Amino acid sequence: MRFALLTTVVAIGALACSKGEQNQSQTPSAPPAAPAGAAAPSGPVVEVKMTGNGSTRAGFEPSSITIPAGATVRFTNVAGGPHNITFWSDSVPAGGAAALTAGMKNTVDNLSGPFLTQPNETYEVSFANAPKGTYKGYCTPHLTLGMKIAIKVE
Ligand SMILES: [Cu+2]
Repeated sequence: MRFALLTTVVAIGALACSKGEQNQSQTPSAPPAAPAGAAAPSGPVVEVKMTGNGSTRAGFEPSSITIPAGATVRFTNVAGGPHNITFWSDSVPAGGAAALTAGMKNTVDNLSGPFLTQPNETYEVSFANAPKGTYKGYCTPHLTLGMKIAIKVE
């Protein structure tokens, strides 16, 4: 009786052990999670400068760009700020607004990025999952000065 019980325990132990080894070999260890807020752009990065004197002239340089699908556009406040990037929601291709909403952090309004006040401050817009087409945007404080940009995703 005692011997039988011991045998059973050993058998269960061996079963559990081999099952554990199977699990280990079949389940690859999960990659470490990326730290929140530190996610680097996954695609190519295209630079755009925000320039001007803030009173009589202001603009994006370049004011017309073509980017590959999935790219990130990095806006840099070079001079004449505060600047921001706002997209005309009716200018973007179908499905583009949702993609931009996902790709724009800290928005101050619909499809409207935060105001860059510090020299060389940057703001990135991810075009991940953005449909091909032309996205037209402007700088809210300087729209009257013609600070506009056209971003073509192809
Ligand atoms: Cu501006």
